[in-house]
Amino acid sequence: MKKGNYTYLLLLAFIGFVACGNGNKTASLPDEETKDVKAPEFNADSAFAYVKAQCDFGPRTPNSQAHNLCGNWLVNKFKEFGATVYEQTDKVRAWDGSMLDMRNIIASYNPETRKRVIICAHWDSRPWADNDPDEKNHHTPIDGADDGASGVGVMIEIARQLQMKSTEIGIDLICFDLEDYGTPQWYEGKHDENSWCLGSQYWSHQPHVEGYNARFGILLDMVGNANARFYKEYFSQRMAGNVVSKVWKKAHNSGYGVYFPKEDGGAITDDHIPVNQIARIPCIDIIPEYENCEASSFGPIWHTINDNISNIDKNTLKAVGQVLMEVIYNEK
Ligand code: AHN
Ligand code: ZN
Repeated sequence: MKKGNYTYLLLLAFIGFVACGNGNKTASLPDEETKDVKAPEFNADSAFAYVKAQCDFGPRTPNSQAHNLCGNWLVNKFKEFGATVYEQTDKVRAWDGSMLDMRNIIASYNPETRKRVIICAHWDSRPWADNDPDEKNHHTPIDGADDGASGVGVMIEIARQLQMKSTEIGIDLICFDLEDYGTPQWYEGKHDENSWCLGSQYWSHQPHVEGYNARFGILLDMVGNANARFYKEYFSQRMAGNVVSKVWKKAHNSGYGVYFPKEDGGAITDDHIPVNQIARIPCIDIIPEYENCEASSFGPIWHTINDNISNIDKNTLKAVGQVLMEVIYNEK
């Protein structure tokens, strides 16, 4: 082949390479082939210890000593890990007319930047095991190892990681209070959806800093049971579809796809609803659903006295924690 033709071929090959480089941008590639950085390793043993520490206070039911002491512990833990901690306290009226001492706890990293992402979970535990198979337990408070403590445990481990290595953006870890004081099944009067999520409703009307905004939020609810499967929750897809895509894609690209089926889930009333509808911040819910469970679509231990530390699985904490790490360390 003459020299001129050879140059022409090289030029063609170069154009082809550039074209492919552009065309592949939206394709789903394993992380080694994208520009994404690998996040630090989320430590599930440490997250588990933080879940257990919360449970060791006893049920964190509103107006109880355990609730108060655990709240103090959370504030100190986040301060120990270098966060700027905000507290939001007030008295809030519940479905039964009782006045509850609310305490939302917010741990902020890089508080000066406007580029922010929220990770949130509720930290109170339910005063009634109203879904327990044994009726005599229906007025017994639950430990809420999964329902409450699991999400907060993951958030505390992320706080520890953030102290060691900062993200480019700002992170707000929000512990919502009074999520689980919703009207119990045994109450024969009116059931109001607004009886749930009192702390997140309050925060959404009145965020901890004036003019607060964030790119998006990720709510963690019951992220600690073995074999949990996180389907794409209905309101999350409708109100924050691009965040669902981002998180599920990361899960599949980082080896945790089995926990995050790319399938539609049900519609769930949870703390992400007020964040979306009142604060107007797109927020998704990572929450497990069980297809063939008669006791509840949230699984057999939901709102029973068995929601304790013995049913927490480090593998699930790791899957959720690592996926969150991959997401936040790649936000620019
Ligand atoms: C309802 O049961 C209406 N929503 C589920 C929210 C929840 C309760 N998450 C944990 N506990
Ligand atoms: Zn609950």
